[in-house]
Amino acid sequence: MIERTFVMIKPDAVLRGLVGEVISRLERKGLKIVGMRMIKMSEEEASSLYSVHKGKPFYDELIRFIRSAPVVVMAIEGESAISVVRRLIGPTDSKEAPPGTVRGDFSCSKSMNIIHASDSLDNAQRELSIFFKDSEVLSYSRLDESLVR
Ligand code: 3AN
Repeated sequence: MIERTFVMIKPDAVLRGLVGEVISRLERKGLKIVGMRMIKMSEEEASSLYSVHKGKPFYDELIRFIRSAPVVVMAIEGESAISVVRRLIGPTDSKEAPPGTVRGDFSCSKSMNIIHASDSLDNAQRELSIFFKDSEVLSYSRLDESLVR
């Protein structure tokens, strides 16, 4: 099933010049970027994105970190995109992330872990709606779509 998911390149990756590397991995996998913007996240957007973590010991630091520098927010579409992207980025704790995954190749940290991606259809819809209006998500076909479907 074609799914749409929310992906964010985090401040650590932006400041390390890894934006192109991360986007390139998504594109080469065959995923389609249907929305993309670089933003400095507002307090409201940050607390909405991370509402499930409110009250946890790392929450304040997480909000400070995510607002410390620009992030790149993306709407990504593809076959089983939610699980495909989660496998491509690796587990939350980058120390445990296998080589070949984004976190496994570029981070040793659990908090500064390069990238975020939605973990379920419900969360994808909720997270996308924080950052994208319907009109900001575009519709087009990749040239390879007819080959991979
Ligand atoms: P993921 O981004 O892999 O879905 P979540 O949603 O459990 O992970 O956590 C959201 C973000 O909160 C993580 N990307 C990470 O930056 C931070 N985080 C989660 N758990 C911890 C922790 N135990 N210590 C520090 N930061 C954490």
